[in-house]
Amino acid sequence: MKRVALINDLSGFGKCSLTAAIPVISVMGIQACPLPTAVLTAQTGFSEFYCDDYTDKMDYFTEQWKKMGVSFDGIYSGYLAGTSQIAKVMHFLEQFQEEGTLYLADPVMGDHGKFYSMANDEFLAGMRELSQMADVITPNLTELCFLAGADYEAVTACRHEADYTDRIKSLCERIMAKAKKPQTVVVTGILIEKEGVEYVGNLAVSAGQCFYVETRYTGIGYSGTGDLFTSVVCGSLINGLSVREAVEKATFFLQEAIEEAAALEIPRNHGVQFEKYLFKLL
Ligand code: PXL
Repeated sequence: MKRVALINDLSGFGKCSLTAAIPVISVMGIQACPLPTAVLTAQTGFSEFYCDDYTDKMDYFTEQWKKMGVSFDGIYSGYLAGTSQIAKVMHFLEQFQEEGTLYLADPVMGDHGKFYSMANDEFLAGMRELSQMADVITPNLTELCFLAGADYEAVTACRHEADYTDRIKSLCERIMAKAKKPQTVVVTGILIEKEGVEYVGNLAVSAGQCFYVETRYTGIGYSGTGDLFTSVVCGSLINGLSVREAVEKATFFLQEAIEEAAALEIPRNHGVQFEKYLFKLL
């Protein structure tokens, strides 16, 4: 059985990070091996939460798994609770990233042009280093701008221009040029309005290939949708699908779960109704 190491947090509420990744990776027939970065009562978008930071425990996983002699077909890193966790992930990569291991880095750092509370310029510098090691990265538009050193407000001010996705593509290429290996950048959550209708799109860029997939936007950005998206892309690539197939599968899987959450008026911090649609990934 294929096996993926999931370096991410465990949040009691929010349907994000490990509570999104484990079911998705499992239903796709792949063994999910969690390496928790933190355990939280709820994701950090809630007004109150308690966070147990796992920085000091991460190396135990690396060392014990190394002693066990296990290996991974994929490594997927997501939410890191602070800058010192970057070195822990680097150490994990030194031990487990081999020829043929897919490393997918989701550079979780912020949204709507702003850093999340755990991120700052030092954290960003570390995320740039981690991203350079990855085969695939899945930043949202905010994270793409941070990684590329671009101004989010200036970039999104052009969202009505015909060449908006070309501008985003050139930011991807700027990042890809610094990567240690051929890299695919999948930018998630690109909002575009056309004739009064809002769409949310994902742009995938790799050497010699670029495509854009979009769906109608419900008007609410839900917790965990980026993590669900990245998990489906990760599982699909490990199972041998192309980047295009992986991105399409992730986009359409999420669309139904998001639409149902919106129809039921689920509060955005609680995440989407993905559980009912997991069978579509079988
Ligand atoms: O979905 C990204 C994410 C993951 N984990 C935690 C978060 C967030 C986004 O806010 O707070 C704990």
